[in-house]
Amino acid sequence: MKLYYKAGACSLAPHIILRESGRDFTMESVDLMQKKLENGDDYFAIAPKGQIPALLLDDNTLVTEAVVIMQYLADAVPDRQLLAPVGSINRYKTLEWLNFIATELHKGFTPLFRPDTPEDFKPVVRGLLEKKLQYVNTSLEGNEWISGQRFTIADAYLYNVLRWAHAVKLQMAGLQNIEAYMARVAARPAVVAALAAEGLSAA
Ligand SMILES: N[C@@H](CCC(=O)N[C@@H](CS)C(=O)NCC(=O)O)C(=O)O
Repeated sequence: MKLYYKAGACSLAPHIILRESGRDFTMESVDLMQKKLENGDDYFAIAPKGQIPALLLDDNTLVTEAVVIMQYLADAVPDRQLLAPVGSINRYKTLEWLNFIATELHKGFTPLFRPDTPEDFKPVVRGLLEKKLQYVNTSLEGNEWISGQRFTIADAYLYNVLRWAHAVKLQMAGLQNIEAYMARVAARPAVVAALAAEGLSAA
């Protein structure tokens, strides 16, 4: 398997899950501005959406969309318990968080990363995200992980976007549950290894 990624971007979550799954994989970074691979090849020829993450399977099937790549990986190694089995309510609680992280958090950050976002719109975007982080902080009260008793694929994704909250310096004073949670996730060997492989420090 090969993961197409960009350091620190939303490919970090499936990257962490690849390492949590214990399976062999390779990685190739993508220049998202130029849509080129390291050797200059056209990334659109591999992934027509031009986005990362994308996971190329050994049979040449391309799997895209972070939450789908992570479900695919987790379901392939059920013994690792990265996602509860079909039919278990725990699975749907994890999927609920994945959807929230993808649609309310991940895509909520996008305007802050785009060079063409009007400056006067950015405070609105930041305010919306800060409200959602309050909800995340409350949800973590008394909980080690975001969806139940175990680390799941939702934790990899939540950690990924919480790093961006630090990077763009959202107002996070008093969100102690988030800070403790991030330290907990960052201490996992798979996360340490993923950050090192992407040249990132723990945030
Ligand atoms: N719906 C996709 C979105 C992935 C996405 O937004 N990727 C960003 C990096 S975090 C990207 O590739 N941006 C470049 C672009 O959209 O052209 C998913 O959830 O995997």
